[in-house]
Amino acid sequence: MTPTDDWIIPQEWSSYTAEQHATWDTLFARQAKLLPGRVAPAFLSGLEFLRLAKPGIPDFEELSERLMKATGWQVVAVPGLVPDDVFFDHLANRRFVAGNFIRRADQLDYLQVPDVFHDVFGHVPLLADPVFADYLQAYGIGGQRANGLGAIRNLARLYWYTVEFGLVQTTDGLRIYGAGIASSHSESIFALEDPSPNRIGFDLQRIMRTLYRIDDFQQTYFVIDNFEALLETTLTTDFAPLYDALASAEDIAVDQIEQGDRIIWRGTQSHAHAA
Ligand code: HBI
Ligand code: FE
Repeated sequence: MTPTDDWIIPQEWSSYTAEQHATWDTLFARQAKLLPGRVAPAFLSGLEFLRLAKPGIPDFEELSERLMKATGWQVVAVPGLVPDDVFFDHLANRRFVAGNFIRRADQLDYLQVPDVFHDVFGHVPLLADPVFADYLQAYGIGGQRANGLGAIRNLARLYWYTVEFGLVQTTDGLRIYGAGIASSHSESIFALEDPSPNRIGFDLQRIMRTLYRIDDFQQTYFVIDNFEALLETTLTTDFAPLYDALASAEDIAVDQIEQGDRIIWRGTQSHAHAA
């Protein structure tokens, strides 16, 4: 891959306006208040280690320097969504791509493209955790393979239901670790407290068959036991035969309960599979 097709752009940290830094601070304060007791302890440790409470939009160079010391990951700026192969190449090489722009101050809860708050506040804290850091790299390597096997559609669901919208079981109860939840004020409450969505134990094959929605809160969340188990499953599974099997399997609807599901909470909006 040549330097011109990696989609990396300068963050141009000095170009942010005072208003843009203030938007970060507002979003940060709101989540920092809400997340203790709701988010995985490793997420809070990451925030602290990376000094993300420092006011203003983080400077990716400074952030990468600290992150590099913890796990060898870097944060690089991109203009928005990048093509799948580019995305996977970065992850496989322990580079996390983050949008360098921030949402408008009058649209704090409206997001069409992942911005710097979602990408950095939501994703980067867990990259300071050695096990989660290895999982995201393994996902990137797996993505490169899935690309060649025509199975990105299936693998993308794993990213969705873990990295973006995952919950984890702890001795103190369910906790958030997915960035899509942790960076959203309303979904941080909904995902843990609302009776309507299902919470189902992690199952790789089940997840890779499950549709997802990008326009509303999730109707099913998958719950991992811990990051070690997630990484272990990912590293020890031979995905190629799974993709073959999945090619002829039916998709599972977002609100569907399947036979064999390890149900932690049956959502009030759930539907049993019509067998
Ligand atoms: N690009 N910047 C950016 N961020 C993402 O999360 C992202 C992407 N490109 C592709 C992608 N995600 C997903 O479609 C892959 O997980 C399949
Ligand atoms: Fe994301």
